Amino acid sequence: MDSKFVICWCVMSLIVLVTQQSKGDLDAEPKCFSRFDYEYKMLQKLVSLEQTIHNLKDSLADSKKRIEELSKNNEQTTQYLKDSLAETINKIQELPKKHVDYGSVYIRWGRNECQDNAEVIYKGFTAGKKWNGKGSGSDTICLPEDPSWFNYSTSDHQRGHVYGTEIDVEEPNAVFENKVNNQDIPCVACHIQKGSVIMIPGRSHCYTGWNLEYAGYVMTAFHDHPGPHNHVCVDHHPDFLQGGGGNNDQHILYLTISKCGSLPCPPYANDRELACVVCSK
Ligand SMILES: [Ca+2]
Ligand SMILES: [Ca+2]
Repeated sequence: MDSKFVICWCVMSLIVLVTQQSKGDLDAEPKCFSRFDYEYKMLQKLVSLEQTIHNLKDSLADSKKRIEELSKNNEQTTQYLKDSLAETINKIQELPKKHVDYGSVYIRWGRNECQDNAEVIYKGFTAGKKWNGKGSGSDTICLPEDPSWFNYSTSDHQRGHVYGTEIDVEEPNAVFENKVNNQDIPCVACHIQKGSVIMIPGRSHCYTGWNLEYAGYVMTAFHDHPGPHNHVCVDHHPDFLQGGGGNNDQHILYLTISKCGSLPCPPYANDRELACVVCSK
C-alpha cells in the first residue's frame, strides 16, 4: 500500500514538473544549450553589431563629404554671383562716363569762340549760296579758316557756288546788341562733353534741366529771294570778320519774323523777330 502511493506521487510530480518546464520554455530568451553555444551566439551578435557600426561610420563619412561639397559649391556660386554683381555695377557706373566721352557738337553761328565749357574744333567763315542764285546748296555752312584741298582746278564750269555771309539788318535795329548791317560773320564748331544738344527756334532761354550754350536770333534768306534756304541760330552778339563791313551782298542772312495764320497767335505774334537758343544736357 505504501509503495503504490509513493510510485503514484512520483509519477504525478514528474508530470507537473515537465508541464511547468514546457511553459517556461515558450516565454524565455532562445535557450543556450551549452556555454559554447552561448559564447558562439554572443560572438555572432558582436560581429553583427560591429558591422552595423562600420556601416554607420561609412554613411556618416559620405554625408559629411556631401555636405562639404554642397558647402563648397555654395561658396563658388556665391562668389560667382558677387563677381557678376560687381561687374554689372562697374558697367553701370561707367555708362555716364562713356556718355560724357561721346559728347556733342554744334556750330555757333556769328561767333569765333565757344563757351568756356566747350572745346573749339575749328574756327571758320559763315558761307552759303548767293542771295539771288537759283541753285547751289540751300544750307548755310561753316567753312574752316584753314582750308586744305584734294585735287582741284580753276574751272567755273558746272559748279555750285558758295560765298561768304553777311548780315543785312537796317540800322538802327532794335534786335542785336551791336550794329551788324553788312558785317561778314564768322562761325565756330564747338564740342561739349554732354550727350545731347538742340537748337530751339522761338525761345530766348532753355527749358528746365537744359544748359544754355548760346542764344541769338533765327536767320535765313530774305522772303522774296529765290531759295530754298535753311534757318540758322546767329549769336545775339556776333563777332565780325576784320574788314568785312562793306556791302558785298553775296550770301545774306536776314532776321526771321513770325506770321500769324496757321501759326497760332498767341502764343506767337505777327512780325516779331524769332529768338533762338542752343541747349545741351
Ligand atoms: Ca559785308
Ligand atoms: Ca548787304
